[in-house]
Amino acid sequence: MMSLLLAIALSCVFVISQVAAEESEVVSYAGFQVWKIKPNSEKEWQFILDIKDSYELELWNERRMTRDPIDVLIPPQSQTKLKSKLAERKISYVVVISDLQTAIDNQKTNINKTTSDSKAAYNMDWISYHRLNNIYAFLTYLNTTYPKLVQLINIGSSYEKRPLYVIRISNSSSPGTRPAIWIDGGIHAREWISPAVATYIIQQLVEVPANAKLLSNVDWYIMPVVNPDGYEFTHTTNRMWRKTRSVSSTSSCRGVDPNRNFGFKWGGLGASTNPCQDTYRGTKAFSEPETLATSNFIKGKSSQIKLYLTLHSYGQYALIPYGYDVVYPPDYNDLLALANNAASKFVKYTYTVGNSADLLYAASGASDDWAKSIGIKYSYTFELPDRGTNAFTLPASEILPVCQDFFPALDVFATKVATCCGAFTTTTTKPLTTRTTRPTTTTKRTTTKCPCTCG
Ligand code: 0X9
Ligand code: ZN
Repeated sequence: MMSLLLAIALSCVFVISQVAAEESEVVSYAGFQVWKIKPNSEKEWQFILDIKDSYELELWNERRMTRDPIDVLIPPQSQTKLKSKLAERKISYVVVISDLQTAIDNQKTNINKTTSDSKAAYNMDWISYHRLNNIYAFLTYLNTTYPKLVQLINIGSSYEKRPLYVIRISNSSSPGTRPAIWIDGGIHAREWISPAVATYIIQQLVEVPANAKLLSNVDWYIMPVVNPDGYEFTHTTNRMWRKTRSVSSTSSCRGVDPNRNFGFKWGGLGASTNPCQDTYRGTKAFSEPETLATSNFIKGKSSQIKLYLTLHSYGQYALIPYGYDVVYPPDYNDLLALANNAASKFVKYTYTVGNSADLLYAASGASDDWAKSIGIKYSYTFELPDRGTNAFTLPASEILPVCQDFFPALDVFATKVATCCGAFTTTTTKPLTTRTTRPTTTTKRTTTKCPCTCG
């Protein structure tokens, strides 16, 4: 009896110390490696899934297609065992990141920081990753400096009471009445390239006169950091944190995956009920203040917002709904054509375009599916670079190239929204009846000429 009590007491101490470690100490990834593993069959794929928990593996950039390689984060203590297990089964792999902590440390290095920066009007650039206070100071600066063009909107607070900011860019005399494009970033905390690209887009639209044509018939709503608590946590404590930072009433594990917390098909495939998992769905749809405030704001503007774009990383994909399962909306071909057109603008990085659940995996409760479900015709998730060479630790020297490569695609989106407002389709397909039927242009029901009356 005594030994049982002692065991319980010891395990409690262990759990408490784990929590304390998570909450107060900086998490080190020294010795952690990322391997690109290439299972050759369904069986080999299953083997990886089977050993996942006992080897404490974290699967990144999972793919539905079992023949595609998968990126796996491996703690130091599992590496030797895993190496021999893979060798036994003749499963090939390459080590893509030999020490994750070194990659994390390198990411913090600024390139080409010159002294002339001190003369800059704001402390933002795209040659380094920035803390939230810098990003918010930049938004405030733009609002004060260009009050006619830029409006800073506080749409609520995060779990830890940080403001949630949306910036509206409009040169209309009555802003808020024209067709609009929504762009968000930073839903997932560790995907640092996403807020970087979102802030670059803001800077280009506001401060570069040559981009004024993008504002001529379209308003822009841009929210660079949807999950500010998580983002700050990746800077201070755990670089690989993905979720929000809310406290659970049933577990010592914190955080909800914001991209499993939106209120369309909430709790379906690819969403965990376990608060300790990275894909935890939360206690109910929109349980998180961040997803609730964001969705309420978008809903309030849903008759203007014609295109929803959410920036994630990594993998170089333009993902088209639905993603909760392999389901194609009736107007899938319209979304595909526009995404292909946008992707044709990319020069340095090529993106794979296609249905989300088909290309990657089924994941329910994501923001793109929800946006589509409330009637925003064009809804996309872009998984920004790279394809796994640097994964979430994309070096700062890559920020500007990624931003510059991405920006021209916005012209395609703005032109579509300005001319057709997304309200009309040139090809309408039969409504989807079976789950996996891909609509084709040969099943046209009606052809509606776009009257382009919204400009
Ligand atoms: O799994 C996700 O939430 C997204 N990928 S990420 O690696 N950035 O986490 C993809 C979401 C795609 N959309 C849907 N499944 N609806
Ligand atoms: Zn993401």
